[in-house]
Amino acid sequence: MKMTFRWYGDGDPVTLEKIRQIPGVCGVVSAIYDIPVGQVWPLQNILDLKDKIEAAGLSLSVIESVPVHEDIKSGDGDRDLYIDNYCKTLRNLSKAGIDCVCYNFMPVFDWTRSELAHELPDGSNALVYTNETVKNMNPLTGDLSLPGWDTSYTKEDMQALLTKYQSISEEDLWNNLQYFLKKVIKVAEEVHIKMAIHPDDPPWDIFGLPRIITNKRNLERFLNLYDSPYNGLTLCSGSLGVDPNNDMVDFIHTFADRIHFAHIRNIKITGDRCFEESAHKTDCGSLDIAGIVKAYYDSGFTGYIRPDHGRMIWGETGRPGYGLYDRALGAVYINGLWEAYERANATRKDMNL
Ligand code: DNO
Repeated sequence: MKMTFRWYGDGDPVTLEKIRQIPGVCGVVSAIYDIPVGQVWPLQNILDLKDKIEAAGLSLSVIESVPVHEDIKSGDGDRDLYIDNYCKTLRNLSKAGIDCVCYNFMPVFDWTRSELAHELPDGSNALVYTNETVKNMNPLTGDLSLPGWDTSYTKEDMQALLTKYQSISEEDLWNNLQYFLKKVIKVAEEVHIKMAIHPDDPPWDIFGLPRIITNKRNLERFLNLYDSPYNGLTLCSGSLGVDPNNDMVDFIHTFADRIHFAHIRNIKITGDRCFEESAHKTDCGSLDIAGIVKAYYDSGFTGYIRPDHGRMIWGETGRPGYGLYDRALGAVYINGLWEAYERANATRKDMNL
Protein backbone atom coordinates (compact mmCIF):
# COMPACT_ATOMS: atom_id res chain seq x y z
CA MET A 1 0.00 0.00 0.00
CA LYS A 2 1.05 3.57 -0.49
CA MET A 3 0.24 6.00 2.33
CA THR A 4 -0.96 9.39 1.17
CA PHE A 5 -2.40 12.59 2.64
CA ARG A 6 -4.92 15.03 1.22
CA TRP A 7 -3.75 18.54 0.41
CA TYR A 8 -6.13 21.30 -0.67
CA GLY A 9 -3.59 23.38 -2.57
CA ASP A 10 -1.93 26.70 -1.85
CA GLY A 11 -4.70 27.97 0.42
CA ASP A 12 -4.48 24.93 2.69
CA PRO A 13 -3.11 25.80 6.15
CA VAL A 14 -1.74 22.24 6.23
CA THR A 15 1.25 22.92 4.03
CA LEU A 16 3.27 20.45 2.00
CA GLU A 17 6.22 21.09 4.32
CA LYS A 18 4.10 19.88 7.25
CA ILE A 19 2.82 16.86 5.35
CA ARG A 20 6.36 15.86 4.53
CA GLN A 21 7.15 15.56 8.23
CA ILE A 22 4.50 12.89 8.88
CA PRO A 23 6.38 9.60 9.09
CA GLY A 24 5.51 7.16 6.33
CA VAL A 25 3.60 9.58 4.11
CA CYS A 26 5.05 9.94 0.64
CA GLY A 27 2.14 10.79 -1.58
CA VAL A 28 -0.24 13.69 -1.83
CA VAL A 29 -3.88 13.54 -2.86
CA SER A 30 -4.96 16.78 -4.46
CA ALA A 31 -6.83 18.46 -7.29
CA ILE A 32 -7.04 21.63 -9.32
CA TYR A 33 -9.53 23.83 -7.56
CA ASP A 34 -9.79 26.92 -9.73
CA ILE A 35 -11.21 25.41 -12.92
CA PRO A 36 -15.02 25.41 -13.02
CA VAL A 37 -16.67 21.99 -12.86
CA GLY A 38 -17.01 20.56 -16.36
CA GLN A 39 -14.10 22.44 -17.96
CA VAL A 40 -10.97 20.67 -19.20
CA TRP A 41 -7.99 20.79 -16.85
CA PRO A 42 -5.10 22.14 -18.92
CA LEU A 43 -1.98 20.00 -18.93
CA GLN A 44 0.15 22.93 -17.78
CA ASN A 45 -1.93 23.43 -14.61
CA ILE A 46 -1.56 19.76 -13.78
CA LEU A 47 2.19 19.85 -14.37
CA ASP A 48 2.50 22.94 -12.18
CA LEU A 49 0.68 21.17 -9.35
CA LYS A 50 2.87 18.12 -9.74
CA ASP A 51 6.07 20.20 -9.79
CA LYS A 52 5.08 22.06 -6.64
CA ILE A 53 4.42 18.82 -4.78
CA GLU A 54 7.62 17.23 -6.01
CA ALA A 55 9.65 20.30 -5.04
CA ALA A 56 8.45 19.66 -1.48
CA GLY A 57 9.84 16.12 -1.59
CA LEU A 58 6.49 14.38 -2.11
CA SER A 59 4.70 12.94 -5.09
CA LEU A 60 1.28 13.63 -6.57
CA SER A 61 -0.42 10.26 -6.20
CA VAL A 62 -4.17 10.51 -6.58
CA ILE A 63 -6.49 13.15 -7.97
CA GLU A 64 -9.41 13.65 -5.62
CA SER A 65 -11.55 14.62 -7.37
CA VAL A 66 -12.26 15.35 -10.97
CA PRO A 67 -15.85 16.46 -10.27
CA VAL A 68 -18.69 15.26 -12.46
CA HIS A 69 -20.89 18.01 -13.91
CA GLU A 70 -24.56 17.96 -12.83
CA ASP A 71 -25.66 17.66 -16.48
CA ILE A 72 -23.94 14.26 -16.52
CA LYS A 73 -25.56 13.10 -13.27
CA SER A 74 -28.97 14.33 -14.30
CA GLY A 75 -28.54 13.09 -17.89
CA ASP A 76 -29.49 16.46 -19.23
CA GLY A 77 -28.38 19.47 -21.25
CA ASP A 78 -24.77 19.34 -22.32
CA ARG A 79 -23.82 15.98 -20.87
CA ASP A 80 -21.99 14.80 -24.00
CA LEU A 81 -19.87 17.92 -24.03
CA TYR A 82 -19.02 17.52 -20.34
CA ILE A 83 -18.20 13.83 -20.77
CA ASP A 84 -15.86 14.73 -23.64
CA ASN A 85 -14.23 17.33 -21.43
CA TYR A 86 -13.90 14.77 -18.64
CA CYS A 87 -12.10 12.42 -21.02
CA LYS A 88 -9.78 15.21 -22.16
CA THR A 89 -8.93 15.92 -18.53
CA LEU A 90 -8.12 12.24 -18.01
CA ARG A 91 -5.82 12.29 -21.02
CA ASN A 92 -4.01 15.33 -19.63
CA LEU A 93 -3.73 13.75 -16.19
CA SER A 94 -2.24 10.65 -17.75
CA LYS A 95 0.34 12.74 -19.61
CA ALA A 96 1.39 14.04 -16.20
CA GLY A 97 1.80 10.48 -14.91
CA ILE A 98 -1.39 10.22 -12.84
CA ASP A 99 -2.78 6.69 -12.53
CA CYS A 100 -5.70 7.03 -10.10
CA VAL A 101 -8.68 9.40 -10.09
CA CYS A 102 -11.38 9.62 -7.44
CA TYR A 103 -14.84 11.04 -8.19
CA ASN A 104 -18.37 10.69 -6.93
CA PHE A 105 -21.85 10.53 -8.40
CA MET A 106 -23.85 12.20 -5.63
CA PRO A 107 -26.43 14.64 -7.00
CA VAL A 108 -25.74 18.27 -5.99
CA PHE A 109 -24.26 17.67 -2.54
CA ASP A 110 -21.07 15.87 -1.70
CA TRP A 111 -20.51 14.76 1.90
CA THR A 112 -22.96 16.20 4.36
CA ARG A 113 -22.97 16.76 8.11
CA SER A 114 -25.30 18.64 10.44
CA GLU A 115 -22.60 20.17 12.61
CA LEU A 116 -18.98 20.96 11.80
CA ALA A 117 -17.48 21.48 15.23
CA HIS A 118 -19.32 19.43 17.80
CA GLU A 119 -17.45 19.33 21.10
CA LEU A 120 -16.60 15.82 22.28
CA PRO A 121 -16.12 14.89 25.97
CA ASP A 122 -12.29 15.10 25.64
CA GLY A 123 -12.48 18.72 24.47
CA SER A 124 -11.71 17.98 20.82
CA ASN A 125 -14.33 18.74 18.24
CA ALA A 126 -15.65 16.77 15.32
CA LEU A 127 -18.14 16.63 12.50
CA VAL A 128 -21.44 15.03 13.39
CA TYR A 129 -24.58 13.96 11.57
CA THR A 130 -27.98 13.94 13.21
CA ASN A 131 -30.83 12.75 11.06
CA GLU A 132 -33.41 15.05 12.64
CA THR A 133 -31.26 18.16 12.09
CA VAL A 134 -30.52 17.33 8.45
CA LYS A 135 -34.21 16.65 7.81
CA ASN A 136 -34.97 20.16 9.03
CA MET A 137 -32.16 21.84 7.11
CA ASN A 138 -32.99 23.87 4.05
CA PRO A 139 -30.26 23.68 1.42
CA LEU A 140 -31.61 26.85 -0.16
CA THR A 141 -30.83 29.02 2.82
CA GLY A 142 -27.20 27.90 2.94
CA ASP A 143 -27.49 26.65 6.54
CA LEU A 144 -24.21 24.91 6.17
CA SER A 145 -21.35 24.81 3.73
CA LEU A 146 -18.77 22.09 3.42
CA PRO A 147 -15.46 21.96 1.59
CA GLY A 148 -16.79 19.29 -0.76
CA TRP A 149 -19.68 21.36 -2.03
CA ASP A 150 -19.64 23.47 -5.13
CA THR A 151 -20.21 26.87 -3.60
CA SER A 152 -20.51 28.64 -6.93
CA TYR A 153 -24.27 27.96 -7.12
CA THR A 154 -26.61 30.88 -6.56
CA LYS A 155 -29.84 30.29 -4.68
CA GLU A 156 -31.63 30.24 -8.05
CA ASP A 157 -29.22 27.64 -9.50
CA MET A 158 -29.74 25.50 -6.44
CA GLN A 159 -33.50 25.77 -6.68
CA ALA A 160 -33.39 24.84 -10.36
CA LEU A 161 -31.18 21.84 -9.64
CA LEU A 162 -33.37 20.57 -6.83
CA THR A 163 -36.44 20.94 -9.02
CA LYS A 164 -34.75 19.08 -11.86
CA TYR A 165 -33.89 16.15 -9.61
CA GLN A 166 -37.49 15.80 -8.47
CA SER A 167 -38.19 13.94 -11.70
CA ILE A 168 -35.01 11.82 -11.55
CA SER A 169 -35.44 8.43 -9.97
CA GLU A 170 -32.76 6.11 -8.63
CA GLU A 171 -33.03 4.07 -11.83
CA ASP A 172 -32.50 7.21 -13.91
CA LEU A 173 -29.37 7.95 -11.89
CA TRP A 174 -28.09 4.40 -12.52
CA ASN A 175 -28.69 4.87 -16.25
CA ASN A 176 -26.88 8.19 -16.27
CA LEU A 177 -23.97 6.66 -14.41
CA GLN A 178 -23.76 3.83 -16.92
CA TYR A 179 -23.84 6.28 -19.81
CA PHE A 180 -20.93 8.17 -18.22
CA LEU A 181 -18.93 4.99 -17.51
CA LYS A 182 -19.33 3.65 -21.05
CA LYS A 183 -17.45 6.61 -22.45
CA VAL A 184 -15.09 7.43 -19.62
CA ILE A 185 -13.80 3.97 -18.69
CA LYS A 186 -12.89 3.29 -22.31
CA VAL A 187 -10.57 6.30 -22.16
CA ALA A 188 -9.33 5.37 -18.68
CA GLU A 189 -8.33 1.94 -20.03
CA GLU A 190 -6.52 3.56 -22.91
CA VAL A 191 -4.53 5.97 -20.75
CA HIS A 192 -4.13 3.62 -17.76
CA ILE A 193 -5.96 5.60 -15.13
CA LYS A 194 -7.76 3.63 -12.45
CA MET A 195 -11.10 5.32 -11.83
CA ALA A 196 -12.27 5.05 -8.23
CA ILE A 197 -15.82 6.11 -7.39
CA HIS A 198 -16.34 7.44 -3.88
CA PRO A 199 -19.39 6.11 -2.05
CA ASP A 200 -22.21 8.41 -1.04
CA ASP A 201 -21.66 10.06 2.30
CA PRO A 202 -23.85 9.40 4.17
CA PRO A 203 -25.09 6.36 2.23
CA TRP A 204 -28.77 7.32 2.14
CA ASP A 205 -30.93 9.88 0.34
CA ILE A 206 -30.74 13.46 1.59
CA PHE A 207 -32.87 16.49 0.75
CA GLY A 208 -35.03 14.23 -1.43
CA LEU A 209 -32.11 13.53 -3.81
CA PRO A 210 -31.40 9.94 -4.82
CA ARG A 211 -28.14 8.27 -3.72
CA ILE A 212 -27.03 4.92 -5.11
CA ILE A 213 -23.44 4.11 -4.11
CA THR A 214 -24.56 3.02 -0.69
CA ASN A 215 -24.32 -0.70 0.09
CA LYS A 216 -22.86 -4.03 -0.99
CA ARG A 217 -25.53 -4.90 -3.53
CA ASN A 218 -25.19 -1.49 -5.16
CA LEU A 219 -21.39 -1.65 -5.22
CA GLU A 220 -21.70 -4.98 -7.03
CA ARG A 221 -24.20 -3.47 -9.43
CA PHE A 222 -21.87 -0.52 -10.00
CA LEU A 223 -18.87 -2.73 -10.78
CA ASN A 224 -20.96 -4.77 -13.20
CA LEU A 225 -22.08 -1.68 -15.10
CA TYR A 226 -18.67 -1.78 -16.73
CA ASP A 227 -16.59 -4.80 -15.93
CA SER A 228 -13.04 -3.53 -16.12
CA PRO A 229 -10.20 -3.19 -13.62
CA TYR A 230 -10.23 0.50 -14.50
CA ASN A 231 -13.76 0.83 -13.17
CA GLY A 232 -13.11 0.63 -9.45
CA LEU A 233 -13.77 1.97 -6.00
CA THR A 234 -12.57 4.41 -3.43
CA LEU A 235 -13.61 2.38 -0.41
CA CYS A 236 -14.38 4.91 2.28
CA SER A 237 -14.90 3.19 5.63
CA GLY A 238 -16.40 6.24 7.30
CA SER A 239 -18.96 6.84 4.54
CA LEU A 240 -20.30 3.31 4.13
CA GLY A 241 -19.63 2.28 7.72
CA VAL A 242 -22.27 4.55 9.24
CA ASP A 243 -24.84 2.02 8.04
CA PRO A 244 -24.46 -0.90 10.47
CA ASN A 245 -25.50 -3.31 7.68
CA ASN A 246 -22.32 -2.45 5.76
CA ASP A 247 -19.52 -4.71 6.97
CA MET A 248 -16.31 -3.06 5.80
CA VAL A 249 -14.06 -6.08 6.36
CA ASP A 250 -16.37 -8.17 4.20
CA PHE A 251 -16.46 -5.42 1.53
CA ILE A 252 -12.66 -5.31 1.36
CA HIS A 253 -12.40 -9.06 0.85
CA THR A 254 -15.25 -9.08 -1.66
CA PHE A 255 -14.07 -6.16 -3.79
CA ALA A 256 -10.30 -6.39 -3.20
CA ASP A 257 -9.24 -6.40 -6.85
CA ARG A 258 -11.40 -3.37 -7.68
CA ILE A 259 -10.41 -1.13 -4.75
CA HIS A 260 -7.87 1.39 -5.95
CA PHE A 261 -8.02 3.92 -3.17
CA ALA A 262 -8.82 3.42 0.51
CA HIS A 263 -10.13 6.14 2.79
CA ILE A 264 -9.77 4.97 6.37
CA ARG A 265 -11.64 6.69 9.16
CA ASN A 266 -13.59 5.71 12.24
CA ILE A 267 -17.07 6.90 13.18
CA LYS A 268 -19.23 6.35 16.23
CA ILE A 269 -22.85 5.47 15.51
CA THR A 270 -24.87 7.38 18.09
CA GLY A 271 -28.42 6.51 16.98
CA ASP A 272 -30.52 5.70 13.94
CA ARG A 273 -28.85 7.61 11.08
CA CYS A 274 -26.83 9.58 13.63
CA PHE A 275 -23.08 9.48 14.00
CA GLU A 276 -20.05 11.45 15.06
CA GLU A 277 -16.59 11.26 13.56
CA SER A 278 -14.04 9.84 15.96
CA ALA A 279 -10.31 9.25 16.18
CA HIS A 280 -8.99 6.50 13.92
CA LYS A 281 -8.14 4.03 16.71
CA THR A 282 -10.54 1.07 16.78
CA ASP A 283 -11.85 1.56 20.31
CA CYS A 284 -12.67 5.22 19.66
CA GLY A 285 -15.58 4.41 17.38
CA SER A 286 -17.91 1.76 15.98
CA LEU A 287 -15.66 0.46 13.21
CA ASP A 288 -13.02 -2.24 13.53
CA ILE A 289 -10.18 -0.19 12.05
CA ALA A 290 -7.55 -2.79 13.01
CA GLY A 291 -9.66 -5.41 11.21
CA ILE A 292 -10.10 -3.12 8.20
CA VAL A 293 -6.35 -2.55 7.88
CA LYS A 294 -5.76 -6.29 8.32
CA ALA A 295 -8.27 -7.03 5.55
CA TYR A 296 -6.31 -4.74 3.22
CA TYR A 297 -3.06 -6.34 4.30
CA ASP A 298 -4.38 -9.90 3.91
CA SER A 299 -5.81 -9.16 0.49
CA GLY A 300 -2.42 -7.94 -0.74
CA PHE A 301 -3.62 -4.37 -1.28
CA THR A 302 -1.09 -2.34 -3.28
CA GLY A 303 -3.20 0.76 -3.92
CA TYR A 304 -3.32 4.14 -2.25
CA ILE A 305 -4.52 4.72 1.31
CA ARG A 306 -5.20 7.94 3.08
CA PRO A 307 -6.31 8.68 6.60
CA ASP A 308 -9.65 10.37 6.21
CA HIS A 309 -11.21 13.12 8.30
CA GLY A 310 -9.74 14.00 11.64
CA ARG A 311 -11.12 15.78 14.67
CA MET A 312 -9.76 19.19 15.60
CA ILE A 313 -7.39 18.62 18.50
CA TRP A 314 -4.76 20.59 20.43
CA GLY A 315 -6.52 23.86 19.63
CA GLU A 316 -6.11 23.54 15.88
CA THR A 317 -8.53 25.45 13.67
CA GLY A 318 -8.99 25.07 9.94
CA ARG A 319 -10.91 23.24 7.28
CA PRO A 320 -13.51 20.97 8.95
CA GLY A 321 -12.30 17.38 8.93
CA TYR A 322 -9.00 18.31 7.35
CA GLY A 323 -6.72 19.59 10.08
CA LEU A 324 -3.19 18.28 10.41
CA TYR A 325 -2.85 16.66 13.80
CA ASP A 326 -5.60 14.07 14.04
CA ARG A 327 -5.17 12.99 10.42
CA ALA A 328 -1.43 12.64 10.99
CA LEU A 329 -2.15 10.46 14.04
CA GLY A 330 -4.43 8.42 11.79
CA ALA A 331 -1.70 7.91 9.19
CA VAL A 332 0.79 6.84 11.82
CA TYR A 333 -1.72 4.48 13.45
CA ILE A 334 -2.55 2.81 10.12
CA ASN A 335 1.15 2.51 9.28
CA GLY A 336 1.77 0.99 12.72
CA LEU A 337 -0.92 -1.61 12.22
CA TRP A 338 0.41 -2.42 8.77
CA GLU A 339 3.95 -2.88 10.06
CA ALA A 340 2.70 -5.16 12.85
CA TYR A 341 0.83 -7.34 10.34
CA GLU A 342 3.92 -7.46 8.12
CA ARG A 343 6.10 -8.50 11.04
CA ALA A 344 3.65 -11.14 12.22
CA ASN A 345 3.52 -12.54 8.72
CA ALA A 346 7.31 -12.60 8.39
CA THR A 347 7.58 -14.40 11.73
CA ARG A 348 5.03 -16.99 10.65
CA LYS A 349 7.03 -17.57 7.46
CA ASP A 350 10.31 -17.89 9.42
CA MET A 351 8.67 -20.49 11.59
CA ASN A 352 7.27 -22.23 8.51
CA LEU A 353 3.74 -21.89 9.86
C1 DNO B 1 -14.82 14.11 1.98
C2 DNO B 1 -14.32 13.48 0.79
C3 DNO B 1 -15.27 13.64 -0.37
C4 DNO B 1 -14.64 13.08 -1.62
C5 DNO B 1 -15.52 13.15 -2.82
C6 DNO B 1 -14.92 12.39 -3.95
O1 DNO B 1 -14.10 14.35 2.87
O2 DNO B 1 -14.02 12.15 1.02
O3 DNO B 1 -15.52 14.99 -0.55
O4 DNO B 1 -13.49 13.81 -1.92
O5 DNO B 1 -16.78 12.66 -2.56
O6 DNO B 1 -15.42 12.85 -5.14
